[in-house]
Amino acid sequence: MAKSFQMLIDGDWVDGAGSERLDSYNPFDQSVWATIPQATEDDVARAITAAHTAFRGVWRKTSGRDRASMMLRLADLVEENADALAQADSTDNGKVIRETGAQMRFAARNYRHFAGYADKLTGETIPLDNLDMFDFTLVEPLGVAILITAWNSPLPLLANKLAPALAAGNTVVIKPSEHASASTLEFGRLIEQAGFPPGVVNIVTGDGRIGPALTTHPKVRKISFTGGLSTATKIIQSAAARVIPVTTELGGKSPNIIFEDADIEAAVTGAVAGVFGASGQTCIAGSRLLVQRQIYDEVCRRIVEKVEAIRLGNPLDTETEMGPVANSQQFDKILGMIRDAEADGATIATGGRAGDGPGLEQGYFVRPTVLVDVSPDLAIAREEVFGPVLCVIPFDTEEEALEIANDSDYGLASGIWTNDLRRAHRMARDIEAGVVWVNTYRASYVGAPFGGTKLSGHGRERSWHALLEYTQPKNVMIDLSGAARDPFSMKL
Ligand code: TXE
Repeated sequence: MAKSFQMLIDGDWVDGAGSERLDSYNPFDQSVWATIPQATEDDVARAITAAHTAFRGVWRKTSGRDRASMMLRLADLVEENADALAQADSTDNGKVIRETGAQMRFAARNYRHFAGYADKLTGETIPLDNLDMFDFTLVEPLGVAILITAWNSPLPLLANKLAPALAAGNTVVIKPSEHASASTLEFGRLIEQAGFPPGVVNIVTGDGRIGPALTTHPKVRKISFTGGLSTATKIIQSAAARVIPVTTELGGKSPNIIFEDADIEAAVTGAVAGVFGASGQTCIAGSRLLVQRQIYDEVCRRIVEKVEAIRLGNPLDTETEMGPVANSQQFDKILGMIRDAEADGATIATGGRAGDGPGLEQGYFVRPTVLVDVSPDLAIAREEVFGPVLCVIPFDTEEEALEIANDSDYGLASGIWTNDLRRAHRMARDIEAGVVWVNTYRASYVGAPFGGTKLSGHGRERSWHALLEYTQPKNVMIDLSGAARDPFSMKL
């Protein structure tokens, strides 16, 4: 029997004004395990109005200390409920439970980290040339923020947005992906338990048809989006008409670069973690592995060995290392891109097909795939796959590695494996990416800024930089002199 979820609007759990519901599929067995409402325009308008009323009313009158207390309580609740939340995500999107479990601890850490800022958003006093004037700033929230998340990591992606938004005093309407909304709706119960007043956090569900109602509403003052480029472009266009700031966290084709002086075992393990962790369905996937020619054959051999030992299986089993990909669209897209790459001349060293074998029959499994001797010009080396597919590209010199790495429309993450300190610093400085890992990959901390450049997006999540996305300074200038001024000359 499929679980039936409701939306959270103005403190009430509701089915919404329409009768349409969407099925949520378990990608491990293709069963419909849950259903969610397809919100209507009226539902969206009600949620935004509730958020606006709360912003103007109760939330504005809530001190930073009280916001922090609720956020700390929320962090505790996320930890206490981590198993259930992780199960919901693993059932919805097929990510292995050892990953989703860690993701819940990351989300809790995020709320705790930003709770620390809620009562410390101080402005500044500004010494003016004119000593008879007093100038100071207030750090203010923006208002109603729309938070749109993707299916690959629903609650950590949400925490990246919701934690700074709430700490800064904004109210929100959340729209999770139609492919994986369950954990966000379960999280809504924790929002209530943590004591957030009705209307501060609202959750509406449904597919892209409700996008325009969310992004063009006149009471919306901020949009934060994680997802694909084509949706981002639509959102930015509709936000432009109302001059609404948009933070975008999009995809990537991140280079992971191994130099001949690197610790090869660590680098090979990092390369596997970089693109086969989470079945490659992460925006930071290190999907382009650049390897210096002297060690190219050895690295390819060791990677193939490790990849062939990866355990595919039920994502809820703690022994499983790779689950299915999240949905049928992803499954078709990934296998189609592998077929095209082969036709373009890439060599499949391992994988390259759907996962088969006992227990995998009903799931959207793709065998972890390594393509070798890939020319950097091929589509497979330039376009995001968002799946377990690694392209291995040889290079000769540091300059060539940098050129290949930067010859991309994307600029989210990057990895450099070397024991040469000077080279590490040179590469970190010159690489076009928002995140550089040296001798590690796919490591996260809530206090370190995260985001991309070029088509990977605009703005930063995590760290104090994220607070800048949800606040604006107001300048206050007071004339203490009491003197009348010359009305026709600028006052200095
Ligand atoms: O993303 P969408 P999809 C990439 C990845 C993937 C591709 C498509 O390459 O294959 O994007 O994935 C909501 N107005 N990433 O189709 O459609 C939608 O309901 C407002 C990278 O899942 O962008 C969902 O909540 N919202 C990425 C959210 O946008 C709209 C993670 C994202 O869905 C909308 C996921 C509209 N008009 C995919 N249309 C990353 N950065 O990690 C849809 N949505």
